[in-house]
Amino acid sequence: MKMTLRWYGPGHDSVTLDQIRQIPGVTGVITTLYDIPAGEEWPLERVRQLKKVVEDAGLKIEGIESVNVHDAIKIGTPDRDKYIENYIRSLEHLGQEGINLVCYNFMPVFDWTRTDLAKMRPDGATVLAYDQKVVDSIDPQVFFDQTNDASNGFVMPGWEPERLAHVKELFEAYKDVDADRLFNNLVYFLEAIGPVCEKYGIRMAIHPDDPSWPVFGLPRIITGKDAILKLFRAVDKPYNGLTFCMGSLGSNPDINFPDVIRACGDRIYFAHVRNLHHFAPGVFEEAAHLSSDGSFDMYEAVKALHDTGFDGPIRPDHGRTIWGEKCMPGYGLYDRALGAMYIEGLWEAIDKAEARGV
Ligand code: DNO
Repeated sequence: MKMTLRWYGPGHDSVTLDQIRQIPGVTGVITTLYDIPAGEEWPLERVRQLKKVVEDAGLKIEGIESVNVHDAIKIGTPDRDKYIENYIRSLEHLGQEGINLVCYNFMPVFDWTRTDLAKMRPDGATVLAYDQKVVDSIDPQVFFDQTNDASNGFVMPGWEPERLAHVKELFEAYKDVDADRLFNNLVYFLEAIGPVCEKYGIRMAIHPDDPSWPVFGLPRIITGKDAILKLFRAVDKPYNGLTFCMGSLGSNPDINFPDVIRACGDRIYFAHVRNLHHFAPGVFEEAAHLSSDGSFDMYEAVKALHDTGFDGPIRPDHGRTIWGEKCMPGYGLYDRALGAMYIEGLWEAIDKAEARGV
């Protein structure tokens, strides 16, 4: 595996590349062109510049998170092909620069959803948290405004103000899109981008829905093992793969991570490793990466990745906000650096135990 950190790019992140480089074992970043709205083409020159900035800092771009998919493609409107063409050109430019891992999601309107961006824990750390009761009792526009206000002045991934200024129109546009239609639109999209992916060896790693059930009445289709395998069967090509995200899949407290990892096998191209603390179904908060701080057995998940020969990028995911850091919720330096070290420690121990036949 390759240890990486997510980095939002110059001007969009409180964390610098120089800081990332000093985290032991971290050799690359997962990044994006954060200012380019979903649906627009990524110019080759911008991709080159981004690559240069990262490489000048002694790191490598191990993947893009995300090249976002325009709502027209998810909804399946008549103009979707125009946006797919732009997506294809963006992939072409990434491929030309040797960047061949792309994380994306197919969630309607909102990307990941949390109801509290700074829930205080007893030790003073703050974490992202989710409570279904809040989602059930709030208007989506109000929810968006609240989330935006709580983001410490950062634009959070999937919560771009320009797009979400039109929440009502977006909901209206999705009103006839049920889970089947959304799934078919995903298949249409994946088939259309197939040739460019195959030409450049690009691996498309879909991000699971977070949380893994419909929110605000919008359908969700990448919710667990069966849904992922259904997608693999529908477009049965190596470029159609998965971002194995523990926080998203693990919003379902019954998830069995080793089982998902073994079932998806070599179609897992990217891993987001993190821990959640579940209180009740639909009520959880994000914990430190350490197993004992949350509900997940992190050793078993990392071991399953190791055992299936996973060799793609891993990144620690949402961290707690600790030590007075001012950062985008979930994306500070300190706790993610601790997370990276912990995952690397697990990996080394598993590696050595296996080599010694223990
Ligand atoms: C949340 C992230 C997601 C993820 C996208 C991928 O912090 O895991 O925003 O990047 O869903 O497109």
